[in-house]
Amino acid sequence: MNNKGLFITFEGPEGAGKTTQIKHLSLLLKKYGIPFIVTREPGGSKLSTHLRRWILNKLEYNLTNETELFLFLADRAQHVQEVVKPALAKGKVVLCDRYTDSTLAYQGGGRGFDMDMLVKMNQMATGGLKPDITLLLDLPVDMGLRRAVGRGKGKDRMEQEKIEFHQRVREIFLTIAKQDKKRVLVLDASQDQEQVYQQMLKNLIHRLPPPQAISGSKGRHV
Ligand code: Z5A
Repeated sequence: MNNKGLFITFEGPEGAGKTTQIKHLSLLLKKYGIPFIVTREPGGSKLSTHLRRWILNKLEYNLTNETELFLFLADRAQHVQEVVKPALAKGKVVLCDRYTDSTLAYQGGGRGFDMDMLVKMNQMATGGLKPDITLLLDLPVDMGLRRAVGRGKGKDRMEQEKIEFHQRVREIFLTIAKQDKKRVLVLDASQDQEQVYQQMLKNLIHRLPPPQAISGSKGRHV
C-alpha cells in the first residue's frame, strides 16, 4: 500500500468503460464507509482545467507531439503532488482514471516516443509513485471507439487518430499487463457493465481496506 492509502488506477483504450466502473466502485466504497477520492488524468488539480483544455481541444492549439507529451507530464506532476499523495497520506483509496501507463501506451505506442525515455519521464513526474493496483479494461478497439462516439462527446485529439494508432495503444497496455502481472489486472471490458463490475469486484474485493480499519469498529470486510 502507498503510505496509508490504496492507489488504484484505471487504464484502457478509448471507450473501455473506465469512468462507468469508477462510478460503480465509488458507490460501493461509499456504502461501506471507506474514505476515497475519484480523480483523473488529464485533470484533477487546479491547473488541470487549463492543461486539459489545451491537450484535448481538437487540434485548436496545433500542438506538436512533444508539446502534448510535456503537457501530460506537467499535469501529472502537479496532480500527484496536489491531489494523489495528500489523499494517500490520509489513508484514502484513490481511484484514478488514467495514469503513467496511458503515457506509455499513447505517447509510446501511439506517437512512437522512446519507451525508456518515457519511463524516466514518468518517474520524474511522479517522484516514483506507482499504483498499488491497475485495472486494465481491455476490449477490441472498434468496439471502444463505437462506444466513445455513442456517448455523444465531441471527437477529441486522440479519437481522431486512425484505427492503427488505437491498435498500437491497446497492444502496449496488454504488454505492460504481461510484464507487471502483480500490479495490473486485466478485465474483459467487452462484456456488459454488470459483468465487468463483477470481474472487477472478484479481483479487488480482498485488497480493499476493511471498514473497521477506518472506523475503528469491528465491521465486516467489504
Ligand atoms: N492520454 C494520453 O495520451 N496520455 C496520457 O498520459 C494520459 C491520457 C493520462 C483522455 O481523454 C485522453 O488523453 C485519452 C488518452 C489521452 N484519449 N483517448 N483516446 P478523456 O479523459 O476525455 O477520455 P478517456 O480517458 O479516453 O475515457 P473515455 O473515452 O471517456 O472512456 P471511458 O471512461 O473508458 O468509458 P465510459 O465513459 O465509462 O464509457 C463510454 C460509453 O460506453 C458510455 O456511453 C457508457 O455508458 C458506455 N459503456 C460503458 N461500459 C459499457 C459496457 N460494459 N458495455 C456497453 N457500453 C458501456
